[in-house]
Amino acid sequence: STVTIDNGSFQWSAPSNIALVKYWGKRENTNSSNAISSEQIPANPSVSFTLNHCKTITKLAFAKKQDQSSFSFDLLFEGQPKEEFKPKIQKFLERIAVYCPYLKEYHFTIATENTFPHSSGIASSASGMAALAMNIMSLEKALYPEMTEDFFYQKASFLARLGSGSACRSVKGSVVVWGNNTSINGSSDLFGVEFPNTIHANFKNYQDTILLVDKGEKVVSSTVGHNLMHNHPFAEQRFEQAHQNLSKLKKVLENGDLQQFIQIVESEALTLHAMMMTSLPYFILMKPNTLEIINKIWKFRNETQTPVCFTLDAGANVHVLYPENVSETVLQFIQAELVGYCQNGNYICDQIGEGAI
Ligand code: 2P0
Repeated sequence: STVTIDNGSFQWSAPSNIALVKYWGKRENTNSSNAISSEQIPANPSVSFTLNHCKTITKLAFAKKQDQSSFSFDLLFEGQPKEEFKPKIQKFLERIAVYCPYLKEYHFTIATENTFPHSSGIASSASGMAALAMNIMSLEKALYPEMTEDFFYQKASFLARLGSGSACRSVKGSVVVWGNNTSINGSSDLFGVEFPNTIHANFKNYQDTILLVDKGEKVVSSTVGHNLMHNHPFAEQRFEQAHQNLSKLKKVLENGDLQQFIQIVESEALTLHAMMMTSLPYFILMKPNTLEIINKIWKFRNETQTPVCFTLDAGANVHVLYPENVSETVLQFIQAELVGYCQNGNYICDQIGEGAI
């Protein structure tokens, strides 16, 4: 049974996430007769920690309209109309229209804000698209109340993926896998799934301190970077390596081996940037201070045997990852030795979290 709803609103907040095994490269969109379902399919599987504090909060107000021939929406960012963001939302709505045919029946007001500073170099596409997808699913659930909770979350992740690939990993927590991999039960290219096995206590409340090295606009967007993996000389080996690293990391998440964790995670971060440096055109997103920080982390780890490591996103910022029980010494080290490499001394203390609410 369906119900008719004229107007109302929903609100969701969705967190950012940080990949441990990186998504970098999409499958070629080959199936022209079925172009939509073959969009945004990753070339390799990825796994991420869902964050807790870095979030997008989005309110979706909706009102039934007369003309149902096109999408209609207003966008407010931090309370102000934001025209620059509208094309990305328009494209998202067009992509998901076939899965959400009710969308053209409504005018939407999308009001969104982030808990982290804008242009901090923290990607807001993952949290933003996940928060919007959750709101759309709340509308769908209002129209189709018999929908199950599993369907709700799975379709939310599916829709989020069509907005931004990494967004499908921001719906759930605390460790999410996206992409088919034989070692992960239930894994799919179409949506993120919660890590299906029991996670070792060493990873409980795992910390991510994000060092804001550079807040500038990136020289190459992630979408362009993904596409440079087509015809990349190392593409096939890289995709195979991601499968192997995910299988290894699966065991590590179960057995709590932090030395192995560090090796896989740091190798993945450097390989991501190595792919950028070896594509055509080639590019570099790290900054001198990114390397300074990496070297300081290695020195500190060697000298103190503290299980702290770094990972990188598609940018210059450094994510410092460590277990909760060494927080005090790591934060002292960050304040004493790393803050000087951050723009205006800025960093954000986050930890793994439970997904959208
Ligand atoms: C990741 N990144 O796994 C990788 C590692 C950045 C570095 O996914 O084109 O914004 O919207 O699917 O998801 C960033 O790319 O790209 C990303 P689209 P997305 O988190």
